[in-house]
Order: sequence, then structure tokens, then C-alpha cells
Amino acid sequence: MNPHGRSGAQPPDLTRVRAYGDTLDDGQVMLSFSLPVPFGDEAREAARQLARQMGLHEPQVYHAHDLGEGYTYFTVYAKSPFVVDFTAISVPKLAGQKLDHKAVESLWHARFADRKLRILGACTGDDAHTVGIDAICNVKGWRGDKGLESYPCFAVKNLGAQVSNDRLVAEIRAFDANAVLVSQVVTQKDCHRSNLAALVDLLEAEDLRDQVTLLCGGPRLSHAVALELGFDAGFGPGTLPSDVASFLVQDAVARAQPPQS
Ligand code: B12
Repeated sequence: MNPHGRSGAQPPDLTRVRAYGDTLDDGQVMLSFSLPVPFGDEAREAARQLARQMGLHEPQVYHAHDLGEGYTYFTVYAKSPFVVDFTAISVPKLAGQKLDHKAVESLWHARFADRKLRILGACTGDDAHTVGIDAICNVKGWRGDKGLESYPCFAVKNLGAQVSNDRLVAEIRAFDANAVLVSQVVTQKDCHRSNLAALVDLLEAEDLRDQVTLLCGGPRLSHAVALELGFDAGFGPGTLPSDVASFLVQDAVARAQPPQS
């Protein structure tokens, strides 16, 4: 039996990929949400009707939980009729390759000797979630992968939480930063997008944008979104400090290349 539940079956048609739960192309999806309605039969029916309005077929409320105070939580199974052409998908990828700690150091020293790349980290705006930026910057690192501070070729300053864009610009000048790492975890009302876009505008207005490699990261960010917002690269959930170190050192080497004649 292959993973699609059909022995000897043809491989899936990648131009028309459908969700599946049991057998290929059955369209099964699971969805969970809450409604501000009291727990009961009417709540279950409301959940079914909403699922139908989302274009889903045969919705079944597998689980409904009374959240109290007139709220209910649901898990709904349904069939999705939608397909996606997987062969037409193109996702921007980070330039360069993944290097280990030693390879980062060697590449840097071969090109820049004892100079250091000056890195400024901050969690900006009203955002107080520092665990992500600390995981990347601080020596302790994340999941056994040492942070940027552990690389002798980097000089790192982590400004911590709730740094305004104005303060960040002042710190870029004072620290003479080559790379700026911005963390955005809170995404309510898309505040991460407006805050990041405002930083790009400010750096351009201050004539600093071209002087720094500008990275952002967070659990709801991606490289594609970062590029859209005017950043040089973006890092999402599961990022390791060595992913960032690899990018930074290869980016620095690429920027230092003499212009092609
Ligand atoms: C811990 C936590 C807090 C702590 C933060 C403590 C601290 N010093 O950071 C406290 C209690 C203060 C807090 C407060 C709030 N929180 Co909170 N919090 C969390 C929680 C549980 C974990 C976040 C975390 O530490 N993750 C671990 C780190 C390592 O992961 P990470 O941030 O994704 O980072 C990784 C990558 O994304 C990436 N990365 C991140 N940043 C960067 C930057 C760069 C440059 C790069 C390269 C990579 C990178 O690398 C990291 C390592 O892989 C999450 C829920 C969750 N399970 O995620 C909610 C959560 C983030 N919080 C939330 C909310 C709403 C709040 C509050 C608004 C609650 C309130 N009403 O008061 C306040 C906001 C305070 C504020 N002004 O920001 C929501 C955000 C919802 C949203 N989409 O906006 C979440 C998702 C909870 C939820 N499900 O509702 N919170």
C-alpha cells in the first residue's frame, strides 16, 4: 500500500493537488474555530453553515466544546473541492547555502580577515516578545545551535524589546551597524507589516537603507513577505542562528565583490 491508500496507484497529478485525509483526492480537511454563541445544537448548526459558506462540502462537527460565557469551540471535518497547481508554484528562496559554524568563520576570514560584521538586533514597536531575537543573537542560541554572539567574526548588540523605529535608526548610527535584525511576533491587525514597512521608509529617508543588510523574522514571517516589505531576507519559525549566520556572511561577501565591468 502506498501512502495514498491505493496499492499500485498512479502518482498524484501535481497540476491538480487536492487535500486528502484517507484516500487520495477525497478532499478531507479539518478546521477549528470558535464562535461567540452559547454551546448547543444551534451552535453546531452555525458551525456547519459557516463551513458551507467557506465552500466546504458535507461539514461534520466532530467536536464542540463549551468555552463558557456564551462562547463555543469547534472542530469540523469537511470535504474541500479546491485544487492547486503545484507545478506552477514558485517561492523565493534565501540566497546562498547553509554553512556550519567553522565554515562561516573561514569564509569571513578569507575575505575580511579580523574585521567584524556589526550586527544590531531588536524586537521593535510595541512587541515585547524577545525570546525569538534572543534565540538568534545571544550566545546560548537555540536548540543546541549557538547564537550569533558565539561567532568571533560578529560583533552583536541585542537591544531587546519594544525598540521604536526612531531609536533603532539612532542605534544603527551609534553602533555603525552593517546588519540589522528585526523581530516581530505580534501580528494583530497586521501591525508587524506596518511597523516593518515604516522602518524601511525611515531608513530610506535617513539615507541608511543601502548601508545595512536588513533582516526580519518571526513566527508569522517568511522570506517572501520580507522581500515584499523591502527587507533583504526574512526568517520564519524554526530558524536556527546558523541559518542567519550563513546568510549574513555570504551576503557580506557578495556585497563586497567589485562591480562587474
Ligand atoms: C512567551 C510569550 C509571551 C511572553 C513574552 C516574554 C518574552 N520576553 O518574550 C509575554 C507573557 C510577555 C507575552 C505577552 C503578550 N503576548 Co505572547 N506569547 C508568548 C508565547 C507563549 C511564546 C512566544 C515565544 O517565546 N516563542 C519561542 C520563540 C523562540 O519563537 P519565535 O518568536 O517564533 O522565534 C523563532 C523564529 O520565529 C525566528 N525569529 C523570531 N524573530 C526573529 C528575528 C530575526 C531577525 C530572525 C532572523 C529570526 C527570528 O527565530 C526564532 C528561533 O527559531 C506565544 C505563543 C506561542 N506558543 O508561540 C504568545 C503569543 C506570541 N503572544 C500573544 C499575545 C497576543 C500577547 C499579548 C498581546 C497578550 C496580552 N493581551 O497582553 C502580550 C503582548 C505584549 C507585547 N507588548 O508584546 C499572541 C500573538 C498573537 C498574534 N498573532 O499577534 C501569541 C501567539 C499567543 C496566542 N496564541 O494568542 N507573550
